Amino acid sequence: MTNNKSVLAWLDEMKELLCPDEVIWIDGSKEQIEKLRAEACSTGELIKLNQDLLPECYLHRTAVNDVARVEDRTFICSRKEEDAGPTNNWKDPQEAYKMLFDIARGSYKGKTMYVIPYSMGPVGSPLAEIGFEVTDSIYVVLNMSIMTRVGQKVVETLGDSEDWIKGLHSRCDIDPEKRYICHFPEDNYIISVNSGYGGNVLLGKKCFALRIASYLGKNNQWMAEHMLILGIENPQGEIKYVAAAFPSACGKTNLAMLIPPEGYRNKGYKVWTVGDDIAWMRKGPDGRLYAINPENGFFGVAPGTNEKSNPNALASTKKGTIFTNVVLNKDNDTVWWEGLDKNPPANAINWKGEPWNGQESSEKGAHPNSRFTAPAENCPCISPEFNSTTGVPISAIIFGGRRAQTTPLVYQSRDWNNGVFVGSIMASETTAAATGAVGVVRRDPMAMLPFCGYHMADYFAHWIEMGEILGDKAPKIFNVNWFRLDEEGHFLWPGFGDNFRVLEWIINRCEGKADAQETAIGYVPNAEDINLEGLDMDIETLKDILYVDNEKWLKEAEGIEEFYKKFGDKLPEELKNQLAGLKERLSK
Ligand code: GTP
Ligand code: SPV
Ligand code: MN
Repeated sequence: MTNNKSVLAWLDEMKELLCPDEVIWIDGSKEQIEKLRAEACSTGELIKLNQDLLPECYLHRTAVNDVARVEDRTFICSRKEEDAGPTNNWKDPQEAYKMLFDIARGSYKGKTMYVIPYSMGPVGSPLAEIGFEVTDSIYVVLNMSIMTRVGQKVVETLGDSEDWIKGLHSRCDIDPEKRYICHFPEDNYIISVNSGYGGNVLLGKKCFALRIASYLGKNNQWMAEHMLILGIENPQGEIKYVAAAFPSACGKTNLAMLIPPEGYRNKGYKVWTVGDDIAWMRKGPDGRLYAINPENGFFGVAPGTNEKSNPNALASTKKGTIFTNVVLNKDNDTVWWEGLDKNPPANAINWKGEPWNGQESSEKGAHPNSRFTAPAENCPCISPEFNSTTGVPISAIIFGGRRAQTTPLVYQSRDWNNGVFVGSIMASETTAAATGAVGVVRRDPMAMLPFCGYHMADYFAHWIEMGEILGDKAPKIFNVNWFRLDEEGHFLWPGFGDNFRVLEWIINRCEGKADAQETAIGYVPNAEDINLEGLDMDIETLKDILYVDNEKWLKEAEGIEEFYKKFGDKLPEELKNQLAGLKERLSK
């Protein structure tokens, strides 16, 4: 399959370590995929769904102890502990290699080793990077074949180059006590053992495209971010692109695929999806910041996805999709999850594989972090620039999280460095996307807390450096919060498609077409400048969720100060000054 010496040498090592019975290269052909699907169905790893209603779609269930990313078992194995920083778990690389190789040794006995050559980004794009993942899981092969560009064309593009990322995945015994997701940024190496869940095992995604790539980006003046990318087309046909970072399960896929409210659609506004989870960005020839989506599919949260909230995501799942940990409707071999519709199937199997009656059961049928893996090409609003090798120019960067209180619907930072500060102080309620407590507010800078592959303070410094590199061509930076609650716990902002009303203000600000009020935290819209036409919402409620409460923000500033202490002397001076400036403006 290749003459690349570095690849062949590593594969020899892998064979010797893992002892597979057989080695199969993934060539990217339809025939091979079909064969693997059939094999997975024969062993029960996949369940074939109704091929008339859901052609080429399959269901998979993970082990019940293996349903989300495991942040407490995820490690950055840099040579110096200091380089992993206070927000990452660290292991000494030599000890980690030994431990992981001991766990994985012989684990492919009686099995096949699949070799997946994959490209993050369009094959051959100057912004793309190549990886090889070995795995013993057909589920991983099939998911990687949707989420990335795989096969022989990748091998040919790599040629003799040694510039590629190693990825070893072994399911071993799915033992949660021996589950480790380890990254060796100085060696371009990722090792994942004892898991079969998406974010832990699709090594191109969070492990490579964020943890390893963030480190590559720092050293080479580019950025790897947990961001969606979307294009907003106005009635004149001009398209402006924005990138937005929200923590896991906080609305990236939904915003990336949003359908503008009717009034806007009638005028000719459209939204185009470039990416829903990850953005790689660097300065382009004209000095602006350009972004590509390194992925080729969507690994989206199923619960809550429906015809009203996200019809484009739902449409994307109608063909060639793998569903993980959702409900199987036994009557017609289709799938269901909470929030799909109000008709849960009575004759069904829940995510654990048990009989389940959705009409009567008080238990959830789908896991809260159940997912679909859908090809990007299925998405009705996929951007014509999706496969662009140069990427799209970014006008605005948007940060956001789940905050019941304090953070207003939207505000603009004062400038780039103030925007870096805004990103660095992001906080959000935790979700089911990672194991652990749900609904606890935690600091999650730039939505990268679980994904930054090096010291977070150096990451902040890199952001500041990127501002210097981009100068006055840098995108404007904003913060949004769709999740403000009233006293009874209802959302105050309708969200979803109506978020377009906020995007409109953001684009207008970028073009100098909208006014704003200066507050202690940044620029907030005049309520009149957010279009409420067609919405059952009064302007007083809007004013409430735009209001910046200095008392609450003073408390927030204390929390930020506490959080910043973690970084000690490494925290960039600029961010210390930003915090001091905020405190001063708040107490005026
Ligand atoms: P990851 O794939 O984990 O990175 O998640 P994500 O950021 O892509 O989140 P996603 O768009 O899948 O949304 C997660 C949950 O948030 C779903 O249950 C959505 O229904 C809900 N959600 C998304 N957008 C909004 C919104 O504007 N308002 C409200 N109230 N909920 C939203
Ligand atoms: C996330 O948790 O942010 C995801 C899903 O996008 S996973 O691939 O599991 O990381
Ligand atoms: Mn994500």
